[in-house]
Amino acid sequence: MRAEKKGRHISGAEGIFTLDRIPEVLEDYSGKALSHTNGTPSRMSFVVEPLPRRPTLVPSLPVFTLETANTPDAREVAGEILSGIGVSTRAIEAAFKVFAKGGMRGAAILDPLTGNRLEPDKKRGVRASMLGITGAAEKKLISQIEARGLQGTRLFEALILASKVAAAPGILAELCTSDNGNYMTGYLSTPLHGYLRLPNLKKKTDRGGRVFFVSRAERIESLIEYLEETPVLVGKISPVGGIISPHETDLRDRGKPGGKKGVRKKVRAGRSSS
Ligand code: PML
Repeated sequence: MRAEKKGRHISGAEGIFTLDRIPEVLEDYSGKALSHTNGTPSRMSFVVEPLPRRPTLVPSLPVFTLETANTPDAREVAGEILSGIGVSTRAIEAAFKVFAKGGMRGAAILDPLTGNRLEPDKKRGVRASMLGITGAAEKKLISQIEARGLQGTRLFEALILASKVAAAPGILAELCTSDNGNYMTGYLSTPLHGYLRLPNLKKKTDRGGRVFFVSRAERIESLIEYLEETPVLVGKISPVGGIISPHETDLRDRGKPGGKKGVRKKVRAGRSSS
């Protein structure tokens, strides 16, 4: 589904479904387009098409929510994690500029050192498409999200997308804030850290967006082919965890006694989650 207002993207959604679910999904998607806080669309498009090939199965990323006090704090934590995997300050700032400007249908692909945009169509970006979840995995994920008392649909959809993206060749990280004006929680996901929810990542003045940081050695054409055209289903669910602090973010370190490889070893006093 794609909804736009006077030529500008305002909302979108997609999934992989069995034929019998199509009427229900179309109803759901038109409701989503018509109730978006970005306004009533002047044009809505729905495309239903068969998959070009059998989907590849990937596991969902493990989910955690990071303790952050406010937007500067959330951005600092995201920056510390990103710089730990080789993303430069310049590239991180380029990501925040993408969020401020917003209005893109897809994601920006950023060089991790220069922050330069690498995708051919800078106005549209690259849209992670052809993604969904198996019926059994869907039930399990919904019950885990509910058990954590988290807001369902937004996390559910973003996690499926982030899990496909994290399995892409050459992806270092994804950083995302919502295009919904009232939704301030964003996420940072990486194959090494999982899906880290960051309350307050979005600034009030941001329009929202999504960026992929990609290894310099990666061929952009094959990455775009994977993101846009390779069907991927989440078939296995990793745990949906609770609130963690920034020094607990490295998955390689989980369960190892005494090991804490995450960022910010000296945690400031008086931090609170929100
Ligand atoms: C979106 O609105 O599509 C992006 C959602 C980002 C955060 C989802 C979450 O709550 O984990």
